[in-house]
Amino acid sequence: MTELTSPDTSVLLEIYRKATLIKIADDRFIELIKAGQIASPYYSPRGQELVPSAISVNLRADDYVITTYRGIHDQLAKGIPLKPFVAEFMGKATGTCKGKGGPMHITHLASGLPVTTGIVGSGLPIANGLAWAALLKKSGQVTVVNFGDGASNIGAFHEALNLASVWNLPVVFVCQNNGYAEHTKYEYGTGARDIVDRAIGYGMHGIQCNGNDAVDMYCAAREAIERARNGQGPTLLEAKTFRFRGHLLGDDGHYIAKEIMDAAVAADPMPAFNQWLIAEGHATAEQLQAIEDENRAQFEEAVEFGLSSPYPDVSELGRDVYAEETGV
Ligand SMILES: Cc1ncc(C[n+]2csc(CCOP(=O)(O)OP(=O)(O)O)c2C)c(N)n1
Ligand SMILES: [Mg+2]
Repeated sequence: MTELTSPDTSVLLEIYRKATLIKIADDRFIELIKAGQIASPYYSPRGQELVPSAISVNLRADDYVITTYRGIHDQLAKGIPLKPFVAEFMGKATGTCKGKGGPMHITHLASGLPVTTGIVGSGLPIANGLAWAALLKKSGQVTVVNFGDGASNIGAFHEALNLASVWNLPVVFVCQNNGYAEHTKYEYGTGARDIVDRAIGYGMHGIQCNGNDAVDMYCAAREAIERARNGQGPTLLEAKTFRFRGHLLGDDGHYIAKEIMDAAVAADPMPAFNQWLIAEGHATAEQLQAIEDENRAQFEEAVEFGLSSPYPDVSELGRDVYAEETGV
């Protein structure tokens, strides 16, 4: 918990807008995959919507966000344009990476999304590089790197936190702790009681928050991002959350105890946030419905765009690979 006060109504509704867009995208991608219109593995972020939504409202457009294969929530929250985003997910030539990244490697530098990686933990040292570059350029940019609880057991996590602390880098290390790494429960793979405790070992500021609570997530993110921006260095921010749809699409969740799943469903952050906004007088049910309807219409336009776009030509295979072809 942090001491900052709650965001105002406009910020809360922006968090809601982003979170509902993520939920709509997630539902729709699953429908399209099941209908055979997209051929792809899929790692759903359902349940983790509020984490990046409440982080991103604290970020500048030119700040960086790094994410993983389970990353569409982070990308949408940062503001990636919908049409080329969906096209990239579908592997189409009109995508942000000309269809060559695909669903697990969606990047869009113009939106501050330079790296999405499928290698667990590999984003953290890259975040340090981006943050170091920002210091050298005196650009004031902050880098947020997202990863899971499992990733906090990888060597790269520990090396990156140590170096970020030594160099006082403007990085926020966001551990989206959903309680599972693939099909392994937290307790079976992680020695620390809380991941945030690992910050102490590196002399780093640590914050733990409820990633399923928009206000708590917002306040924690704001504190960490302001510290990075003001030269106070990196933060390890542990956001406690839950993933409802398993490790990847097709996962039957047999390894999750029924009581755990039932409790998580009862505390689903999306309906809870909707009801809280209404109860606190931030919006009416009709206003929230209108936000959702608008998101759905915009996402559907992007789906149409993606479906009607061509796949990249085979001549693209060797392009954007070698320095001489990119002019670097
Ligand atoms: C270096 C490496 N080791 C193993 C894998 C296989 N793998 C993919 S996802 C995953 C679990 C990661 O769990 P966590 O960090 O908690 O992230 P989550 O999927 O829960 O978001 C593993 C082991 C990988 N992609 N990279
Ligand atoms: Mg996890």
